[in-house]
Amino acid sequence: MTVSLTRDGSFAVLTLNRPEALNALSFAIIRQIDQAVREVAQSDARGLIVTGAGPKSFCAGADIKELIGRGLQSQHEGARGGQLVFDRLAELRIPSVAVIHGYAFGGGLELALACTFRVGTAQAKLGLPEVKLGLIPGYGGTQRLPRLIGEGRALDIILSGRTVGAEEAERIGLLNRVMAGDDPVSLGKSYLEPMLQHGLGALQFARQAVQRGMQTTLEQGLRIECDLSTLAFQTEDAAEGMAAFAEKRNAQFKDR
Ligand code: CO8
Repeated sequence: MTVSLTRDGSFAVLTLNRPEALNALSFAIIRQIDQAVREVAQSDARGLIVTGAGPKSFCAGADIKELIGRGLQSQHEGARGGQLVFDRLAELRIPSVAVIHGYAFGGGLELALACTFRVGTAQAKLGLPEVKLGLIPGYGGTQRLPRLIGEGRALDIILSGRTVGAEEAERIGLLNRVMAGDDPVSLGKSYLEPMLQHGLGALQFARQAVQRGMQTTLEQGLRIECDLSTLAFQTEDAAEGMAAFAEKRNAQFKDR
């Protein structure tokens, strides 16, 4: 398998393992990512780390050689199929982090954009270079990038096709954090671990409130927040969290 799914304690680790092609996304790899994400959804993992094998690249994008000469119908199905796989990743109940060392281009950056968070090493290089191929992004980049960093910055990156370095990526919010180290799993764990001290329910409700709210008006978003905060209030973890505060002890959350 070119995509491996392993466990490291409470973390699932999805690794693209095709370093000889800089982990480029063949259609077979997209199908394997789909299978891995479905397995993660059924598992008791509390966080997902997404990374690429080898020192040079997270993922250099869709497999360009495989795209050459494709007909209208198969291209449309391929793009829609990839979008749905990345949607499934984005909608996982647990938080996910893409750990980017080296290249994250095209479909590789789109994979990272479907994760809840992105962290990178100082060597991270990110971009949507499709225009240089006479193409445009097709696995969610034109939609997720402006929602993350704003229309002006997204258009600058998509229309120029330029490479964004780690420092700029962090400054504009494309990377949540630039981190020192070279073991992607350790980096992903140290980023997610402080969040996972909280119950998964609160994390999920908070994420939904932000992400659903971003797709609607402020008025509708406030209603979504009202509903989800009321739901969060009903959980055992909420009772435990407030009791622990009153009793001056650490809360013991159970994801219920
Ligand atoms: N696809 C296929 N093979 C690739 C890709 C790729 N995206 N990227 C690198 N490779 C291969 C190279 O062909 C090379 O293989 P070989 O040794 O057999 O010639 C090997 O990986 C190493 O690559 P380089 O020698 O080029 O390594 P460099 O360090 O010199 O350069 C770069 C690294 C800058 C990353 C360069 O490889 C590059 O520009 N790659 C292409 C990046 C790119 O344009 N990505 C966007 C692709 S399009 C896309 O993602 C659209 C997504 C939506 C499509 C919807 C489809 C249905």
